[in-house]
Amino acid sequence: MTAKTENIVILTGSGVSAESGVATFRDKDGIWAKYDYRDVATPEGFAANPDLVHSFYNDRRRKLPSVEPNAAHIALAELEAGLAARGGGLTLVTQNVDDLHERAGSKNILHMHGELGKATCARCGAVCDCVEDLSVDHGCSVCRQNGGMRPYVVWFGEMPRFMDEAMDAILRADLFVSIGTSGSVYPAAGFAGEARAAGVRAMELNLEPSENAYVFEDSRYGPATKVVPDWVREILG
Ligand code: BV8
Repeated sequence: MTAKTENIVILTGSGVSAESGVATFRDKDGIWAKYDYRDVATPEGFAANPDLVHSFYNDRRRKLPSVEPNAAHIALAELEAGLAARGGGLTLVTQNVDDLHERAGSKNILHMHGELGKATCARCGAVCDCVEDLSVDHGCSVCRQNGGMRPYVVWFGEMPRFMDEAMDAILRADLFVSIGTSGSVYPAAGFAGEARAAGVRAMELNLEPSENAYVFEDSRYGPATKVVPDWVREILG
């Protein structure tokens, strides 16, 4: 009799939002096929050409209101509610900067790579909601200085957010599940190995085997809108 799965940590990547029409990064028509990540997702790229970086994120931010959560996002929100109803818990760590998990009803979300719907001031550190286009002329609503606003996202070479909270949740979990990520960006891609080293079962739900598929004891392959709801139904019985 396997122990009931009560405390789960889930890591999601862009594959969970793909069927909502949000571009992934490394698929053949993905974002990194159109942009060099060094130009648009590094502090050096932003320093060299802030207009290009603002335009890259403005385009993605503008598209957000026109996309909707899909069955995978909704199933994960139902899983969180179902586990809570029986005394368990779900921590949703996402690499995604979209707000589709929130809009599907998930509550306990850790945006480790930041959020497209927020901006931060390099001058004073303030973080604020941002629904409009950003530019180098944007003023900070807190310190009133211009020229310091940037997207509230974690670029390559920057420390991801909520690392302690994510690791604490993983070490306390019964199960770690990676969904819709290629397993190519660290330290997120290292979470599965950390879970296994701590004796926590690790599972992958993805369109196809990820770069770190060998780490997982169990896997289900197929579109997230099919494999995620099926798996959630199994867990919630
Ligand atoms: C850091 C910005 C250190 C926001 C992003 C070892 C340890 C630590 C770091 C490193 C290391 N080795 C190298 C590094 C450096 C680097 C790194 O990992 N480089 C890689 C390229 C080798 N990591 C970093 O720089 C990180 N920071 O390490 O800081 C530090 C220490 C001290 C002090 C200061 C700093 C920061 C990484 C964050 C970078 N920011 N994004 C944005 O613009 O969105 S990364 C970017 O990649 C996104 O966040 C994205 O989420 C993430 C991962 O990509 P995926 O989500 O997995 O997307 P991908 O397209 O790759 O894959 C999609 C998957 O979905 C595929 O498998 C596909 O099959 C599947 N799929 C597609 N359709 C479907 C589907 N699945 C299901 N259903 C479908 N329908």
